[in-house]
Amino acid sequence: MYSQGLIGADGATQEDEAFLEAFQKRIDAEEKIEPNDPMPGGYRKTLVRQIGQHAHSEIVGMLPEGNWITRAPTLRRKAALLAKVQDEGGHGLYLYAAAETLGVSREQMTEELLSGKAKYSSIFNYPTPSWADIGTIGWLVDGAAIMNQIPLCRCSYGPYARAMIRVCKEESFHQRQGYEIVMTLAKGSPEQKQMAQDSLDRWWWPALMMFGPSDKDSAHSEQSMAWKIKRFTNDELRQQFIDATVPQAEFLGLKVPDPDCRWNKETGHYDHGEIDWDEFWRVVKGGGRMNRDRIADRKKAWDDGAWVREAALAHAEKRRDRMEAARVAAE
Ligand code: FAQ
Repeated sequence: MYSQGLIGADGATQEDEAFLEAFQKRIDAEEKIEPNDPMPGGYRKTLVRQIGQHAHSEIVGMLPEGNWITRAPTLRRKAALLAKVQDEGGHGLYLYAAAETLGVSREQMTEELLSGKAKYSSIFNYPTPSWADIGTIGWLVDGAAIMNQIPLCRCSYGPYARAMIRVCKEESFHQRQGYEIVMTLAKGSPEQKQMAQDSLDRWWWPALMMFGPSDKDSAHSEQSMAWKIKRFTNDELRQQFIDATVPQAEFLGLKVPDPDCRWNKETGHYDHGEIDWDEFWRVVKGGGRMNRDRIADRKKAWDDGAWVREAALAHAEKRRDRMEAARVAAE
């Protein structure tokens, strides 16, 4: 039905107008694009980039919270945190699997992460010095992740959209358990309430940065919206998050660290102060407090896991040989 993009002598995909138009028609008709469907090279590249970054974020995102598993204040908190961190690992694996359907291998994606070529979310480059940070990550970071990911359940690429459904259900649980940790602290002793406020002060702005650069500086938004990979712009989602979260902070008796944050009757939204984009780009480019540690930890885990990958491969090869021998014997 559609002419597939042709690979030119320079390796670039030559896509004729008719193919691009037919593809866009499928997108506009809300058809899901599946792995074996023809797709423009740019669409595939955008998905590999975004899903890869998303997968890396889930896996690197295990580190700041993993840091507190041995020090959680009660057995119940420890069990919930352990389960949450494992959930994030599972999300990373679904997402790597979704990216693999586009013809990229997990090894390749991991190498790109470790070499600094592939990004992961800026938020995971901030340290977690207090237990309150574990509550705040659930409340704000998982809260922001849900706000961004609910629309991704309607992403035009089938495997990504389907992976997001389960991920969002689990993130909702994480958000609630995080909010409950912060609520316990906020309703506790003055010192505990101060811990919660201090944590909110440190995570508020980085959480707003998770949504990416403002729309005028977002390189990919326009095309990603046209392809219905993204359904809302970065600023639209950021505003939705602020509108949902400020009343939650008020309920806890905490204050977001933004003197310009106030309800605007006319717009029906909260106004907010200017985001420090220099800080955002510094962190994205590797200059955050924890960037070096995060990549070093990922590299160590990848290197330490080499024997598992080799053993799994050897087992798979042996199994394939046995099956082949059985097939020959049966002939
Ligand atoms: N950090 O043109 P745009 C989670 C990069 S999951 C670092 O606006 P786009 C779960 C962007 O890649 C959190 N880099 O890009 C959890 C691009 O660079 P490139 C992750 C960022 O793709 C919770 C450049 O800036 N979620 O938290 C960031 O259209 C708790 C220009 O930006 C996802 O990945 C950033 N914050 O929009 C786990 C969701 N923002 O590639 C553990 C899926 C932007 O050209 C514990 N991703 N950049 O070199 C998305 O929705 C989009 O990719 C955006 C960015 C919205 C993140």
